[in-house]
Amino acid sequence: MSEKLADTVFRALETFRIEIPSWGFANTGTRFGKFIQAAAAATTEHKFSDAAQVHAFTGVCPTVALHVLWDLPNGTRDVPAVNTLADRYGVRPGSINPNLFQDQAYKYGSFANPDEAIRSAALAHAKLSIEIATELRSRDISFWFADGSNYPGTANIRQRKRWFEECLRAAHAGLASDQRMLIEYKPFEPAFYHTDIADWGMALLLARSAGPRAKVLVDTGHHYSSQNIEQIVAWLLSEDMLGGFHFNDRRYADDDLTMGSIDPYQVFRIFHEILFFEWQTGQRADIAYMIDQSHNLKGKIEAMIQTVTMAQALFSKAALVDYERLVEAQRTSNLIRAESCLQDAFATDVRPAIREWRRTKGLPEDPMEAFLSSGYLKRISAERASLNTSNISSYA
Ligand code: RM4
Ligand code: MN
Ligand code: MN
Repeated sequence: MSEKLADTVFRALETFRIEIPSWGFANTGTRFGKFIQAAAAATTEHKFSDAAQVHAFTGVCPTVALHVLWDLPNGTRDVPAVNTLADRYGVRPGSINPNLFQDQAYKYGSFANPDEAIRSAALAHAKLSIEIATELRSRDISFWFADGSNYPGTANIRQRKRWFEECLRAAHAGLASDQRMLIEYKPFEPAFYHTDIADWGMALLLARSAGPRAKVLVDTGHHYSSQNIEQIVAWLLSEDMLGGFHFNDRRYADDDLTMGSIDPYQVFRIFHEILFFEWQTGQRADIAYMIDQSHNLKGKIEAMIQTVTMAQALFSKAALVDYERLVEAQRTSNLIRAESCLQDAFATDVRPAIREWRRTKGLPEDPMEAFLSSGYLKRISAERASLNTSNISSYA
């Protein structure tokens, strides 16, 4: 391993942190049902405990994203308990995710519901989520809306856009000066005719109209097949509007599979656009790297460790692109040389350098092996088995 390679990888890993979602540890499923895992998290405490395991073995996941309805069902009254869990397990609450889709009231939408009373209730929940974030000292509030319709003619698309503008602006007004509002888009599901915030352009316009601290959140699973996600990333970066990611992989739709399990080159290309931007501008891209996955067949903690190690590997590979050479090849339209800059970096085996970096941090060289032989899974499977047979009703 060359010293230069090790150096570049070390530098890349030094600042790379990735947030894992509390809901990734719970029993989740598909719309056809759930398969129960004895080791799944059945309580918020379990989720913190499991997230802490991922952090202990990888060293790069100090925060855990929380979903208000699933982790703080009593709103701000649950904040002290969550803070206690954070102290006990040594992982901090990360982004706060309002839940504007599960309640029966949201059948016809939340911020775009034709019923004024429901729009107000949704706005109140958004403001509550901001309050929770403030009390937990979380910076980002990540909004995903299921709003949409299933049949042509059933929704006034322009009117709904105005309601979104109004509510987002009102929610933005409640942000503290160091907080951000991240707006996620998704073209389909649960609505199948139109989704109110269907793509990055709509999210961008809404974020701009909401206020200066609103940015776009890119969930990699929320695109049409074959859409060029790295181009979206490059555009958002150049507009200073990229706030964060929800990483996951997919083969067909919003499959929420483990990051990089289907198409690692795509994740590499996304990281490349970010690192290339940083190299060219000398600016640090202010991006929250978050995971949004649902492991309905794989073991949950194992899937999360796999995700984190994959993310580190792809981020390291992207850092190895020779930018001087790339810029020159692009300038002279030397296609073969330009493309090979990416291909060479992607083909480099970064595993020895990453193992070495972990050693220098006192972390296990192979986090997965270390976790699997730690005995934690056996212990929680025994402790949680009975809880998990009864706890199957909600999504997470
Ligand atoms: C959505 C979206 C949101 C996530 C929910 C559970 O498809 O990705 O970010 O919170 O799923
Ligand atoms: Mn998401
Ligand atoms: Mn999703």
